[in-house]
Amino acid sequence: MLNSAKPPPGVITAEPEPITLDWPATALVIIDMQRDFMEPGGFGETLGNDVSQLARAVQPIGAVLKAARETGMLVVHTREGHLPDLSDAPPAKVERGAPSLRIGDPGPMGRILIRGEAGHDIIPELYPLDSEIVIDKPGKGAFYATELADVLEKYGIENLLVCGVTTEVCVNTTVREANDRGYRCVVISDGCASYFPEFHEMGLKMIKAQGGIFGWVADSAAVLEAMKTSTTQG
Ligand code: TIU
Repeated sequence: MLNSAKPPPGVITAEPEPITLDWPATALVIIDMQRDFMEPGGFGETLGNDVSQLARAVQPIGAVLKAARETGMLVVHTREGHLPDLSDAPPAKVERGAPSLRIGDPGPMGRILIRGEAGHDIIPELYPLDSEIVIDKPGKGAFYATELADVLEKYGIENLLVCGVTTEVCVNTTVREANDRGYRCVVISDGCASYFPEFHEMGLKMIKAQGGIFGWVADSAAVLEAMKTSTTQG
């Protein structure tokens, strides 16, 4: 936790300030923990990245996911990817840069970043239960061209615990989208990771700076402590 003093029951020790969440109105949103980003041979590696940088987020996410399942919290998993005919993949994205393989090309885990392929799926350690929501998204933000806003409204969600990969890309984009839509976002610092450690640090700082311009940042231990000690948990 960010400091060693025990917070009052139900309070998340966070930056820029502690926050108390109405748990029944809170969802856990796990961003893009897919083999395409986490494992060799996927989209992340084709872009030239060291995918081993992301492994550190798996255990903290697993711990919060376990607690969320035990308490009945709404769990939402997202996956970035495209339809097999690439009709939802803008040429400006497909043609970008000089990757070793482009979106849609055949790779060791199937076609790169294509829905239904092995690489597009979520890693086994964090695999969704049948009862959990999986949002397929064509962009970096989880709200763009998806049903996420409707799902959250249906369940009366006002607050999001956000984690996943990568910190400065899909996590930050989603938090910014969510913030503009009125959600309180608490980003789980050790439950996020980037191919670039310095971008991870800055990505978190950008969220919590200026009084929490996009949201709050807390580590998984602080979130788990608040979930455990809360008296309002259903
Ligand atoms: N490349 C990179 O850092 N991220 C992405 O392309 N997508 C997500 O962050 N999920």
